[in-house]
Parts: sequence; structure tokens; C-alpha cells
Amino acid sequence: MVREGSPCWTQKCRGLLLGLLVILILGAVVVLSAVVLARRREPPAPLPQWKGRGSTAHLREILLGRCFSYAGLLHPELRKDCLKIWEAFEKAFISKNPCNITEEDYQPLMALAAHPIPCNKTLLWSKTNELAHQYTKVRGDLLTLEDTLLGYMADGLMWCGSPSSAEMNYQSCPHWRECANNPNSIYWKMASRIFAEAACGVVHVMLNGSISQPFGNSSIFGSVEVHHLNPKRVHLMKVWVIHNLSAQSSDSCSKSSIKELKSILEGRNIAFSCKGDHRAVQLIQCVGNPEEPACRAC
Ligand code: N1C
Repeated sequence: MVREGSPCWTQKCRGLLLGLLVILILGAVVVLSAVVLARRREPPAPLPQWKGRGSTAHLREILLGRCFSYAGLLHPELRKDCLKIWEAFEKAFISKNPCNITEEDYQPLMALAAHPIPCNKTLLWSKTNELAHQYTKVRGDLLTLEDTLLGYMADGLMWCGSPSSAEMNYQSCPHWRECANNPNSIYWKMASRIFAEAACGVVHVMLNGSISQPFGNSSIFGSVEVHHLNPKRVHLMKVWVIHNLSAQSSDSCSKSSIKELKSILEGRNIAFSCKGDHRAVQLIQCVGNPEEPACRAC
């Protein structure tokens, strides 16, 4: 200890102490910089290699843009907070094992994005993605999941994270064959369940009659939506079985997979009706293929 009046309380002594302090501070700065630099040079932990395509580039910007466009321009009455919605979306899968995502992960997002859907307007589909959406755009009388906020925001996008990183994995994401509980599959299953639960009155479904099983019981339509229609609110399902224009028109409504759908619905107390070829849908198909023989009659 240095006391005033002691021999060390001289200018020389104070100079020495100051010098020591400066050396100590400089030393600390050098050590800290070395640690920071060394950390920077460390390569990031390698991301796992999955078989599916990686997260969509600029996912945040696309999702936020779509949310603002849907909730701000198309449906301002919904008064949705898109920044909160993005945060909830990101929280569901960031820094998590992309094979271990659960419905609980998405619960906050689903609650934030929920909004009412009018009765008699629901159009479900399976293996007719493009045509079903062309139909709703042209006619405007029915709504698909992509006409709700959850479907609109995520349509066509891919996303996943990794437990070793706070970033998205832009290189690869699990293919559904690698693991069923991936962020994409859980999202669509959950959004589809909520969409089906909300349906009321008459529900329509557009199925693909040009494949061997127009009704697939492992599709989202067959495994989720059909089982979550509420029979107290939905009294009829109208099935449209659509064919490629070039395919021979066959009696698709009597195909065994459609009969399976009929029996599931009737077992759940929901009436069933089926139409082989719906004229309005066929006309939409003809716009893209006017030379097809099936289109000449008009
Ligand atoms: O498995 P699917 O069809 O029978 O699912 C379709 C069914 C529709 O009625 C929708 O309400 O489930 C809903 N849905 C979507 O809206 C949707 N948009 C995009 C389910 N899946 C959706 N996708 C993607 O297509 C998603 O990646 C999912 O795995 C596929 C399912 O398409 P499908 O087999 O033709």
C-alpha cells in the first residue's frame, strides 16, 4: 500500500504505477482481440445434409411481404401484426432438430394467424394443386387454404433449421421420406386440419381422376382434412373428379378409391355427391389447351 508521505509517493513512483497500468490495459486488449479473432476464424459447425431442397432464399422477406400484402392490402380488417407472425413462425423451427417438430411448436403462430372462413366456400383438393387454384382465381366463388393467411404466406416455400445453428439451413431440409415430423409437413398438416375444422355447410373437393387413386388415404386431404370436417357443421361434400383433357373420360366416381371416400364420409354422417367432369373446370383446362379434341365442342 502506498501512503502519502512515504518514500514512494514521488513523481517517479506515480509514473511507474501509471506505466504498469497502461501495460496491463494494453495486455488485456491484445488478449481479447486474439480470442475474438480466433473465434472468427473457427469454421461454423457443419450443417446436416438432407435430401430435400434447402430453405427458400430470402424466406423472411418473402413471408413478411406476403403477410403485409394479405393482411395489409387484401384484408386490412383482420388487423394482423405481421412482425409478430414472422417471429412466431421463426420460433417454431429455428435452432431445432428438423425431424422433431411438433404441433405445439406451431401453436403460437396458428393462434396469431387464425381468421374466420365463410360457410359454403371451402374448396379442398388433392393432386390438383394448379387447377384448383386456377379455378378459384377465375371463379372467385370458393376458397382454398392458399386464400387464407397461413396458406398464402407459405405456399411453395421451404424452411428448416438446425440445433447447432441459429440460422436457417439454406443448403438442405429433410425430405418427408427422411422424416415425417419436419417443419414443412407439420405446418401443412396443422394448417390443413384447422382449415377443415373451420369448414361449414357444403364443402367441395377437386380430385385427380387421371391417377390410379384419386382419393389417397395417406394424402393430407385423405389423412387429415376428411377426418377433421365437423359433421355438426358440414352436411355435404361435393366431389369433382377431374381428368387430363387428353385422357379417355371414364366413370371416375365409381372408382374404388372414390367409394372409399364415400364410405368414410357417410360413416361420419356427411352426405356425399360426385361429378365426373365439371364443365367450368374443363373450360379452364381448355384455355390452356384449346386444340384438344375435348375442347372443340365449345
Ligand atoms: O396431400 P394433399 O395434396 O392431399 O394436400 C392437399 C390438401 C388441400 O385440400 C389443402 O387444403 O391439403 C391442404 N394443403 C395445401 O393447401 C397445400 N399447399 C401446398 C396441403 N399441402 C399443401 N401444399 C404442399 O403440397 C405441401 O408441401 C404438401 O406436402 C403438398 C401436398 O399436395 P398433394 O399431395 O397434391
